Amino acid sequence: MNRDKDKEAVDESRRGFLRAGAVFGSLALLRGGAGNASATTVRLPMANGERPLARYPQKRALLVLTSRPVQLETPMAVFNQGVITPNDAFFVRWHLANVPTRIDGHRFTIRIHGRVKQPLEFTPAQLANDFEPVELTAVCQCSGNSRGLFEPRVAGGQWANGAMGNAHWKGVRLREVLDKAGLRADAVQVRFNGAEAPPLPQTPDFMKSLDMEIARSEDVLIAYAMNGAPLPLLNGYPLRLVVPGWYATYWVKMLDEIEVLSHEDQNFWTAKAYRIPANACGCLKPDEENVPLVPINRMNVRSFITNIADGAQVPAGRELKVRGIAFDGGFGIKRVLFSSDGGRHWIQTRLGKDHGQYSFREWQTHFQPHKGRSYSLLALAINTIGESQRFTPRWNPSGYLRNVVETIKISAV
Ligand SMILES: Nc1nc2c(c(=O)[nH]1)N[C@H]1C(S)=C(S)[C@@H](COP(=O)(O)O)O[C@H]1N2
Ligand SMILES: [Mo]
Repeated sequence: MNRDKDKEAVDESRRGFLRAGAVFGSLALLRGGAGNASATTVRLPMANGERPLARYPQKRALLVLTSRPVQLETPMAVFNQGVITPNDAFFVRWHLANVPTRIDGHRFTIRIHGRVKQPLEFTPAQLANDFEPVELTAVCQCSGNSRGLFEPRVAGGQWANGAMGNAHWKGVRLREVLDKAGLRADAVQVRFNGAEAPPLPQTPDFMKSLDMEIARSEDVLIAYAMNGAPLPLLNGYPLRLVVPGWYATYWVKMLDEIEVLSHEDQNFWTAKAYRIPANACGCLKPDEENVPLVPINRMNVRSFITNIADGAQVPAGRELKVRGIAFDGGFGIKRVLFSSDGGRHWIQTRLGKDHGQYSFREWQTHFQPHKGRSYSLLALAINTIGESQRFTPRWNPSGYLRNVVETIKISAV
């Protein structure tokens, strides 16, 4: 078939879409490395928690964890400003330093091949044109979110709680794209690869795989829009996989290759990395060895107080509003409880608008602090299948799955 001609025709009809892409797809400034000079630094609640704040292209000032690869953390205050995390505040995590700094949305293609009847290739515009658009709101959270709070400390990106964000995604169902290519009878997994290449030949290319059953589920999308705009380049422009309820490691960015496999993926990033202890807790003791591991998957339930910082002094003698967010792995939040006395007494909070079971759920409550007293503020979320947060932190060597009830200590003056 005359592919170029076909492409041209579709591209022409989608020029508006593509022009937006061309504008949004360039990161010329990134070549310099560490972004603009930092205005200031922020101290996260951990040893060595000092982070520069810096602006990267298409981003407001965020906490810089590393600059090669780019890893940026969202300040907690952002989560208090609305249930949706704005694109320019959304955290950034790449594994490899060679992130393309320029993507031409006009030329970009995603290729579907492997154990399919008909290998296919689409531009983002063709995807948007040829398949039914699907929209949903979902939390994207790094498996290692909050890793820096592990005790004893573990190796890996030392995130506080800001390696997460909640966005409204628009795209097409992966299932429909797979069906168009036609799965062969021996297809068992689907592997996703992004446009970045490893900096060294020995470095395994970042790829992630999903079992067919998960890949074919209703809500797994190839997204071309985030909060009504093209994705920021650092968040995977022009296409990324969205696996609602699952940890972000599976949400492959700059997605340009989908390979259907007839066997379990042996690539490092799926076969060796991102594994959790195969027990109900996903934890082990620091000196425990030879624990069987399984791939990380669905997120657990978490909540955060977003309007009061740890160590804050608050005015005594009047009502203090307490608000925050909660989310889980896709069952939806049933309720959020609040305690001002370190967990001895709990009250029910009021939940905000329901944006669907994969979204942040806002909650709020209030209490009256008394002069000269100290308070330990706790939020505890419970999902619709009765799962709740833990009271003791779990430990595993990769720093995954933290969902302990967090404590905010304040005093009233
Ligand atoms: N192509 C590509 N996609 C990727 C990654 C990557 O390194 N390369 N990292 C994954 C991990 S571990 C996380 S936490 C999320 C981060 O998504 P964000 O940068 O949009 O916040 O992207 C995922 N998708
Ligand atoms: Mo991650």
